[in-house]
Amino acid sequence: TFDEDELDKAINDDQFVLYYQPKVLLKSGRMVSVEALARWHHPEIGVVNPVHFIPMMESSGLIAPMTIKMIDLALDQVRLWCEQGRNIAVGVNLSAAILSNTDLPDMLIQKTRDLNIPPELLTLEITESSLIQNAALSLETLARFKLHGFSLSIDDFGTGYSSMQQLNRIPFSELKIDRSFVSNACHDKTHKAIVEANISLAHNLNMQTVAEGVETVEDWQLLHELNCDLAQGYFIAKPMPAEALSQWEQEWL
Ligand code: G
Ligand code: G
Ligand code: NA
Ligand code: MN
Repeated sequence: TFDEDELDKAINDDQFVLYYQPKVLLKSGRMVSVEALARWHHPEIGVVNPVHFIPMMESSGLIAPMTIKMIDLALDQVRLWCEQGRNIAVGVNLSAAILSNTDLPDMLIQKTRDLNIPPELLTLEITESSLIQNAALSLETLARFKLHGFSLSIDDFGTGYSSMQQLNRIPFSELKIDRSFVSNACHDKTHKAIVEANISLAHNLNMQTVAEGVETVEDWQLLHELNCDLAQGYFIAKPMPAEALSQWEQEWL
């Protein structure tokens, strides 16, 4: 494990980078968005996954400066894609702790204006469980994000027990079905029913659905039959540096 000083120094030394995992349309296979996932390029250890540093950042408060750095990297990448004539939306993960920062929406609108990026190309991914931790403040921050035109995505859906009423109050444009349901749907009737119910719920609330953890061609076919909109997972691509995406796209399509 790493201590706070080490992580603080690594943030300031720009040792954290983003990997990108494609989200593709089940109808056409086309990549329309990506999820940005933090990786630590540790000078001695090599590539370190978020499970080893995000929890410590959340408990120490470092998650705020970290998130701002990651959003800056993600927006630079979106800008680059825009210059290449591609509108690819990027999803950034927001921890519960950061949702009490009511200045964040204004800060992000300033950043997207400076870079001349349409705000809908920034998707804020918030887990269902983090919504419940801080309902009142989260609601205010999320409403501001939406007002500014950013896209909101509810992540790991099905694991957090949010009420239908809460879902309806927050203007999410995307619902990500947790991979624990997706990976079992092919072999288990209950999980399949849950996936189906999530898709129908989302569509009735005008949200797009993303299946997470799509690992096999059978998963893909079932989700296609169930009318899911987008798929993400190892069957399509692992998270990778931005430079690797165009090579992947050529092989995939
Ligand atoms: O990439 P990987 O599967 O190892 O990610 C593990 C977890 O870390 C995921 O649940 C993801 O939501 C979280 N995570 C990855 N990058 C970030 C980030 O930039 N900020 C926050 N808050 N969480 C992240
Ligand atoms: O919590 P969140 O859903 O943001 O986490 C995304 C994490 O899931 C990333 O760390 C990513 O590496 C991992 N992941 C992405 N696709 C798959 C998959 O198909 N199978 C599994 N087991 N993990 C995946
Ligand atoms: Na996520
Ligand atoms: Mn998720």
